[in-house]
Amino acid sequence: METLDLPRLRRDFPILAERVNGHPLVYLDSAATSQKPEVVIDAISTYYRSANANVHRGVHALGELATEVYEGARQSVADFINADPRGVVFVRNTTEGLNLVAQAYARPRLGPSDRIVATVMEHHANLVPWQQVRDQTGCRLEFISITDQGRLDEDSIGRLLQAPTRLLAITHVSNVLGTINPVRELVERAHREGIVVCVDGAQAVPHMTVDLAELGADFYAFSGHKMCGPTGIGVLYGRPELLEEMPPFLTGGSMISVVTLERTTWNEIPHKFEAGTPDIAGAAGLRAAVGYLAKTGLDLIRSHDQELTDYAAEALSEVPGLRQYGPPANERLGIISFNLDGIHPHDVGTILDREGVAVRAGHHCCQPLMRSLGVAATTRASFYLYNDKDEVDALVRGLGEVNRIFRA
Ligand code: C6P
Repeated sequence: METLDLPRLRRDFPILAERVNGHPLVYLDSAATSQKPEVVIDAISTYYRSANANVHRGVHALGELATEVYEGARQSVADFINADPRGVVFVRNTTEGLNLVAQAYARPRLGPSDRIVATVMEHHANLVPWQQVRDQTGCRLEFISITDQGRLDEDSIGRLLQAPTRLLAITHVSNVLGTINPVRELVERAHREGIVVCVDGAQAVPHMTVDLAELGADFYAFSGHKMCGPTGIGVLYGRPELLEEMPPFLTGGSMISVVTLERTTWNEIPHKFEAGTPDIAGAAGLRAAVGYLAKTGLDLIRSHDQELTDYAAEALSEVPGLRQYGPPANERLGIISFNLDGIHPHDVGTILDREGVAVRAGHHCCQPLMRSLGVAATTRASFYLYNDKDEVDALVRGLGEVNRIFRA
């Protein structure tokens, strides 16, 4: 079976050569943000060195070049997710994309007789915007619960995926449990009931092939910085027919067609949703990132991340007092959340950091999920294409050290 050439691939990421607290860096926090390969760093600096100008404005050569960079990035992202580029809106991040859907799609359409459904495992980014819409429109907001194994509860799906539900907001992959939700099947079920589906793809797009024509989601949001791209740029895909009907989210320059002192008409999609000067350098970086991921191979990346998750789940199960959350490892992608009996996750994270191992500790912006797990916080290790088994071993050694210190 073909596998990633890890020694070569790791050299693409300059930061992996850094030392932290006297140890080689072991970066197991890619679910928070991924590291960046040289090609992405170069694309950003090349843009500023040789193509910097504003887009969609200049009649001059550089303006045209910058526009090509920006619109070329849109086309590359559209190809990467198999979507119509008219549906690809550049936003700052997943959070902004989901807020756009909440305010420009849901808010003008929903009222007291309607319902939005989300799940207990949502990141705050796919929860708080819907609470806002509930408060603004009087609609109801209810949640699909999860089983003890961290899967969506079938009974509550059946109960909630019907009238008066108008919108389902769901994460593709949980940033805490790593659960991969059956989005394609849920979209089919929702559409049969006339329910629009908005997917949070922040933890899915970096790790697996996401084909929007196949998934059929109406809206799908993700962030560049979790998929080897820069911070400050993300994507909201919206079905063009829906985007056409929606009012703008932010208003001002670039998103207009004709402005008089009395009124304004909107630019065509996706520009109607991109007010002001966009993150052109970010788009150049994101284009390089999707190119890098596509060249490396999403299927290889997924099987690599899966293999590491399996290996880590097995190794962590040997650590005394350690409890993992979520479904069996083969149903999770790149993420393991755990607790060490009686030891606060922040203490775990701090001691691991002393050993050069970077993990995340806390509620991971999922406070309702933490409550449903009956914990205040967890420690989370997350893997990506550049991690190897030696790094998992370093994590396990670090946890041995945590146990030694706390249980001495
Ligand atoms: N999760 C984590 O450590 P932004 O911040 O907009 O790029 O992404 C928000 C977001 C939305 N949905 C999911 C499933 C996410 O995981 C995240 C970001 C990071 O888990 C930072 S809190």
